[in-house]
Amino acid sequence: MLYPRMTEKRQKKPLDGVWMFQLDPNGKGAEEGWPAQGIPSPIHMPVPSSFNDITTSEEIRDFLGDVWYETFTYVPSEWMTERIMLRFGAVAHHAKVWVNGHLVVESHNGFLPFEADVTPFVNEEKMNRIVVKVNNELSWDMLPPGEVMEEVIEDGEVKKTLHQQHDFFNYAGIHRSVFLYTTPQTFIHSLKVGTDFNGKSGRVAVESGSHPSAFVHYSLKNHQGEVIAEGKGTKTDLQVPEAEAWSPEHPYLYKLDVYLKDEEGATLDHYYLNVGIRKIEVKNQQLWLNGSPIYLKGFGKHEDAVLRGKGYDPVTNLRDMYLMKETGANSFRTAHYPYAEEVLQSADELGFLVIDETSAVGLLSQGVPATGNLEPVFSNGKISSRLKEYHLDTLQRLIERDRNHPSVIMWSLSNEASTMEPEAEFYYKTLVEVVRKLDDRPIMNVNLMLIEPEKCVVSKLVDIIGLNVYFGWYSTPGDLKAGTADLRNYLDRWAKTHDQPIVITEYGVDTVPGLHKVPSVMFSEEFQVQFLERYHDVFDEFAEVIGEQVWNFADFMTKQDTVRVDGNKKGVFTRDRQPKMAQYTLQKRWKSPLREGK
Ligand code: GCB
Repeated sequence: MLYPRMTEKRQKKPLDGVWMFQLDPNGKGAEEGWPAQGIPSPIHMPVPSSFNDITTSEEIRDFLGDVWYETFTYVPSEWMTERIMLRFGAVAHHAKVWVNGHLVVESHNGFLPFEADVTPFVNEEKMNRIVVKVNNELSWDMLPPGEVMEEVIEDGEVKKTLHQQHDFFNYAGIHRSVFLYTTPQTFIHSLKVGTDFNGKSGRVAVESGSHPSAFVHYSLKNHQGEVIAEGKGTKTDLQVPEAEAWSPEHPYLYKLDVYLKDEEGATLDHYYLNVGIRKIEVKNQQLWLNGSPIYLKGFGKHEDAVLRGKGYDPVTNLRDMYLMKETGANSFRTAHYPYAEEVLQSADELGFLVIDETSAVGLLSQGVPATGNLEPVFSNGKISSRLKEYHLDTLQRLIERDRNHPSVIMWSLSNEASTMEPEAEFYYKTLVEVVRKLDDRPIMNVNLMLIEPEKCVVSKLVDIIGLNVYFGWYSTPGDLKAGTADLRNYLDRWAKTHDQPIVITEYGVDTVPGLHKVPSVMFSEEFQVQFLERYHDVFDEFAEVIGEQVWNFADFMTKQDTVRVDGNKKGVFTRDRQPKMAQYTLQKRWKSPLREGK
């Protein structure tokens, strides 16, 4: 699904701002006519944002069930000859949308965009009513999986409790921008761009989907606006003899204009994409960018911020990007779900290598902290064929959405699944086959530290192994000597049993900003620094380790729990994006040349 853009032939109008909002604890809104008549007793609610932290109400913060949003808009009369689309960047987790009382689209994926052709339903003269019902309940038929338990309490009231598998607050609402946009009646449906770079020249392979009777023209332009390559047809290769390769240090983007023409050569539709020419490969147990090995330095992140929760906002996004650059990071992982498209656009423009992850987090028997025994989930039917279908659908839609971003260098199938069960092998085999058919980027799967390398049935299927390691924190708490010995031993076992390179996708400790202790203790800033330093020494002993991403970039909100103090405090930055001492430790390491090839 193409990101909405204003072009020579397309218009767009953001519907972001203040919408009306109401809880519907009894789920009666549809019956009572809210889709057509509007919501009866609304309060104000910003869009995009999570609804949880905006008001002072505990009921709203912890609400489970249906909530309703409503807004009004005019549609300009000059749009009436066009195809009019209503598009949501993401709504968590389930949504039903009505325009002037007509149901136009339903979505059951909280982290991917969806849209509807609303041309037949909009009015030219009157205001148009848009109503959205959002539900934030999790189940084992979706990602991330979870369960809502219902219990009747004293006064007959039903109390709902969420059992979630993942370590982040179940924020909900209209989380990303909402757009009305137009396309011409004959339009460019899809675009797929793949690039290659051989040290000097580059190749841009383009494929487009549109009406068969139309003709497609491509024109690739440099920063000066000069056309450097042109092509025609549904599928073509554009050659760039002297290409500027895209990399984190030099995120050079060409502009690809795509024109759809009729037989007389008149332009029917126009769209454009930013294209970074780069080549990414895994060979000789290394990750290669543009013909040289590259070591990933960076963070596992979250979409999480004070007040707005998981709502996208450009302020937090750019602040994060600048902080990561300043720390010397060249990469991040979209833990634990697909991020807003605008985040990937910034990564293309500012230069970050992105591990793009699905929302498959917690396909195992327990939540946090992830220690103890793993009970089966694949072999006992807890992970059903419906969940697998959902996972496959997410993966396909993620690839279709993100494949044209030069910043996206690999796909992460899941975070911390129960991958020692024999039944997991077939499940993941299907996922891998689907990805290989759609795209040639490397595939990663991220492992919990309880996964034993000798018993993991999934790692052999992927190109890069992701490891989340917390020895000295969740195991031997506070004992870094034992922790680093366990880490060394664990990495050694992975290196001996698998041929693929390893990225340390998580390592870190909860740290209360301003808590100082000598000698260090858990939760102090000194302990975070020492933990990172000791871990780095061990990583440097292993040629197989081709990247390190600290958990987490910033402190983030979780559910209330005995192991969390107002959220997870493993951030190198606070939740309001100021540094802890560890930022300096990372900056020193990441901004200086590491050992050869790193
Ligand atoms: C993990 C999870 C991550 C948690 C983290 C922690 O392994 O992947 O979602 O937040 O540990 O801090 O416990």
